[in-house]
Amino acid sequence: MIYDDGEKGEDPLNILNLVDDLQRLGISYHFENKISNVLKNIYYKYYNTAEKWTKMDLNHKALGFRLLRQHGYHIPQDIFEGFKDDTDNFKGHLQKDIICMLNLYEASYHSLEDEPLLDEARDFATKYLQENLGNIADQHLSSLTSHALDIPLQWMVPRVEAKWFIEAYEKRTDMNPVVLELAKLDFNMVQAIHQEDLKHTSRWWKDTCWDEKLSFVRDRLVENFMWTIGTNSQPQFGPLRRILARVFAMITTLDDVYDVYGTLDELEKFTEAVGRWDINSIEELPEYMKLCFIGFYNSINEIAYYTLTDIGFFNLPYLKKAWEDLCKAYLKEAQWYHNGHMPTLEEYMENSYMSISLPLILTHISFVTSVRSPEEILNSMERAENIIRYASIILRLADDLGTSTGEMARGDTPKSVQCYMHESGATEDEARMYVKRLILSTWKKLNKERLGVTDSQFLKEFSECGTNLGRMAQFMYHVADGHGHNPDVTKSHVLSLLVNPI
Ligand code: F3P
Ligand code: MN
Ligand code: MN
Ligand code: MN
Ligand code: MN
Repeated sequence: MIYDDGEKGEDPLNILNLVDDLQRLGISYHFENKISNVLKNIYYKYYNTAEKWTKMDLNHKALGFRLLRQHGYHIPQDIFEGFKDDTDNFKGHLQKDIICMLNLYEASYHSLEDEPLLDEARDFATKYLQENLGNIADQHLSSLTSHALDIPLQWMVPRVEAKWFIEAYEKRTDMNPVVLELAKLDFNMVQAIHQEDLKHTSRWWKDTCWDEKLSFVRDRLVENFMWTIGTNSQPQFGPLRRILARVFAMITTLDDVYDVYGTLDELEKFTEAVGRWDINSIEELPEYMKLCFIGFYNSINEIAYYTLTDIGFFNLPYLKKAWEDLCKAYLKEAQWYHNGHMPTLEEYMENSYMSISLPLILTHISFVTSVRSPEEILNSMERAENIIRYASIILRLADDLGTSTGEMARGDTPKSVQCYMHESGATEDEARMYVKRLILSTWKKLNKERLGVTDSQFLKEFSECGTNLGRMAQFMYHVADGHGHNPDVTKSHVLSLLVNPI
């Protein structure tokens, strides 16, 4: 690494900025140990007591706070005590003031529950940046600011950020050409690996024949694959992406069977067949469901076989149970729809954090992280419960914001927006604001859980994947329903991430 570890007198702000750049460029995974050592030194030297941090300016505090919280160091919100005094003489057109506000804004998204100072900081910095966006003369800083206001870094999909940031970093006057070259090479090399993963998945998808024989399902192989890049883009996680791409495609297919095509009677039989996991039980199913069941059954058995040969553990009972839970949640929604039942928001959330499929996806993920010990994986499950729940809630609520208007028009069970409108008498705009606030408060809970798992490699990887799925939903549904019904919105991201090298 170009800089020292913070012990020999290098300005800690330079080191923190470099760590931030490496992370945003998507190449920090090459320097994991080095980064963890420098952050540890910086934490103990500058951030572990109030006496130390009071000497710093606001920018320094905010940048360190964000990076250190991200890496599991709990710095209290008190570090921002009196932050407004530091901004008294701020001028909206000065580069250093905007940078400070950007760092304060990004830091505030690492807040936990009951941290009002950080809520205040978020409101204050957001307003300041919005008001001064038009005064920023520097092109790079201006696009950095609108990019941040669009989606804060903590909510951003790392691979999407890497592509955006490499292009932005290139235009920066103080950029490091060696770092830039590494980032570009790495991006292109990893993209070539993703293309191989996609080819592999595409062969499987064609073999199912679902795109031809099940004409009612969304044929969204590339969109499904995009979710896997969002979940984990690192080159060594090819098996994870290849398995997940199938899982996402099967989720989307089964979801259409339950939401769009199946009669209630057929759906009940299908759910029972999944519970029995018996190929002979498909006799009573209609033809289209036989196709669906066998394709699905074979693929899951194959995934279980992969895990058996890979880590010597037979995980089929776990996979089967997770798929059965998903189908039961789908069935409940179908029953609500067919019976005209309007659930309360609470009743809806209790089922729908499951029906958004993240608990199932994470069950699959748990057997394809870098951790090879089945005992360690199984023992970690209990500690992972809250992470699964909170990430699922974020995914569900973001999906509802992006898809529920279309779903209501096509005919589907009421989603969070509609349940809240019904029980509170709110307008749709008010209900959407409410759901956005719920997303923010769920992020605070997730942030806390993430701080508590940094001692376990398995839980770190697992929670990063879960969090990335929440981020991915916020990204995919940011402008419109980019997964299912607005291919144009997603096309530019597909070209950018999967097709065009830098
Ligand atoms: C289940 C679906 C999705 C959910 C999100 C997609 C993933 C994680 C692959 C695509 F297929 O969307 P949809 O809006 O219809 O889900 P819902 O649960 O609202 O029917
Ligand atoms: Mn659906
Ligand atoms: Mn559904
Ligand atoms: Mn439905
Ligand atoms: Mn939806």
